Amino acid sequence: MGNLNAAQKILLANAAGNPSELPEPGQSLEILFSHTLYQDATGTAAALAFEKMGMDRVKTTAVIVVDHKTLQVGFIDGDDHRYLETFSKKYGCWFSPSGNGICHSVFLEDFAVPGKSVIGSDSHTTNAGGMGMLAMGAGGTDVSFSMAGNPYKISMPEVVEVRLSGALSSCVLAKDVILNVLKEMGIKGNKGVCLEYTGEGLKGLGVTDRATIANMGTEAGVTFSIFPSDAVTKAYLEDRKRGGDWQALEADGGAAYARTIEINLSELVPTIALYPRLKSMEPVADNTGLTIDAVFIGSCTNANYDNLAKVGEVLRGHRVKVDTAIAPGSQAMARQLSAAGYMEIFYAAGVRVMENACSACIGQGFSPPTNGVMLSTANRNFAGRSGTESAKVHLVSPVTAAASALEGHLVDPRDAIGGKLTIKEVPPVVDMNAYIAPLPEAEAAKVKLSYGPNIKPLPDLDGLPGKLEGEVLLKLGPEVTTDLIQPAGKYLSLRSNADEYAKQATFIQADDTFSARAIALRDAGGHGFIVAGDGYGMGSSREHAGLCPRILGIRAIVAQGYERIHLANLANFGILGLTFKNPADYDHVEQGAKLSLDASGLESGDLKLVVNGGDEIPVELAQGVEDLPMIRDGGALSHFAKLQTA
Ligand code: MIC
Ligand code: SF4
Repeated sequence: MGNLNAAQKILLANAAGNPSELPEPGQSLEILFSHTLYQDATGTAAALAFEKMGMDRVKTTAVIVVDHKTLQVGFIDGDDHRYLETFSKKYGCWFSPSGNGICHSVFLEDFAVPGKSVIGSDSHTTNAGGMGMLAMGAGGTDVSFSMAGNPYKISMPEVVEVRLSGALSSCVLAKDVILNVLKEMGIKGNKGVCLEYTGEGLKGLGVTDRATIANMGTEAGVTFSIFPSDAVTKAYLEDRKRGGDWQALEADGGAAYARTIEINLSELVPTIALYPRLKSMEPVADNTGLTIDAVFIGSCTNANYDNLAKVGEVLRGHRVKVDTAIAPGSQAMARQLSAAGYMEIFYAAGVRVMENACSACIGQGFSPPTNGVMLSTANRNFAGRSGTESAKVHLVSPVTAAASALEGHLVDPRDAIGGKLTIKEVPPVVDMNAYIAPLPEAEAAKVKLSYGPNIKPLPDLDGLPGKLEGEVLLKLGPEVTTDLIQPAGKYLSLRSNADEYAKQATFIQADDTFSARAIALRDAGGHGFIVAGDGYGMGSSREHAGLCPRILGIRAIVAQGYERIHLANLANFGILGLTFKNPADYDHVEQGAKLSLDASGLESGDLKLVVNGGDEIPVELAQGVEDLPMIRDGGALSHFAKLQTA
């Protein structure tokens, strides 16, 4: 195959059936993942799906992490954790209990292996690309199929090189790098792309810096990001007593790329992603003085030791002027910060040290006040995600956040700090006792699953009717996020009870009459449609954004374009994803319009949406024709059950 880049090498090494060649970009490729990852918010539904697959034990190195739903107000979250713990023991997984850390942080620290592959039920599973691992997010059902040893189909990506030169200055962090990559790439139109980082600039980026960058490739909508596995990777693994896991991964000399983006790290400046979304990335220097009410420093993106130690150096001997919270990425990291004296600095600075969990990143506590402005180091700032709909959350690096917390308004850390930030180096804490290791088979077989009263089995979904007839229940604009479809925050507890989650939360921010109207149409025998602009389903991997609308009777989405993970989730729950052949036809279908579609000839490609019994609008199937048997059967699990009994 000639000279290969690192992405091609790792895809080839993890492709099912050991092919000698890769397909052309856009063609399908099956990956057999070595590792799988569940977190607690998507994990219960994924685990319920796995149960339906009738396996005795997982076929991957499977890690389950409790990190999202750690507020535990009432019994529901605790019950979910207990279910996941018993599930983990029964099926042979590693279990990381509440407080041990964020899934991507602990996975990087203790499980990620260069050259291997991981699929996780969280969109930021891409984080492990920083370790030279093939790492992707997917819906929970797809992760469960992989965990049961089945290959996962992707579209062979086009590999874009991001060539780094120069070196970051002390107050410019990996977060600033990825914000600038996002500025270059945009947050849409990158489906079917993977980013490969190369160049001299890599030398100065540690594994956790690389993970920050790979983590937020998700915000660009790329399939995954890959860094080489080099001397830096080796040293990281050796420090974590996992030197034996290291293997090299690098592009062959002269390897080709679809295109190259050049970034000179020396030229980057502290950057801010202004609310909302990640659309306006501007130099912090152009926005200084912006008043802030709160600062959150945490999330899987950059709550790592090096970044938080820098925060400690900024805060040393000072006191914050606004409500400030820090959530370390893992307990191991919190202990390392403590050993270096940084925890004491945080407390002395008046910071609220939060649990080692997702925390305010997903509105699990620390919501800003009404109309509040928050600086956050998280990777997303969708409307309402913080738990306060009227709040504005701007995304910055931990050093910018800390320097601004001291002033009570946005400052450029280069002006505020001046000199170089030198952090205290102490050895990392490695403590595998923090996990419950997989039980031996005989012991695992005796474990009984524990279901709390809020844990409801996944619904049985009926097949796709030959003719869809119903109405447009909601018409939305472009870039509909999964947070808009199926919000998290205070509704997160309902993840194990899809019926209730659908009734209470689906599209609540867009239209609080939606679920009642959808249920009325469904119960009258009609089929619900949603019409939207481009980028439908961007953001999270949460499959409830497919499952809950389906429960409410939605049978088809007609959008100008979709995000990868969400489109697969729609198929997994038997929802048709359609696109307008002529994107301008979006203007010709209004909310409330009566629609019908002959769904019997979907393979033909000649699809017509009949609007109000008159106009015919040509539409196309956004999913693959090979997904149709599954969609026709009502989704992945119904299809699987049918195949088992055939
Ligand atoms: C997120 O950051 O949006 C989440 C919450 O981690 C989601 C997963 C979820 O909805 O549970 C994600 O990124 O996939
Ligand atoms: Fe958790 Fe936030 Fe990371 Fe999602 S992005 S996994 S909510 S820390």
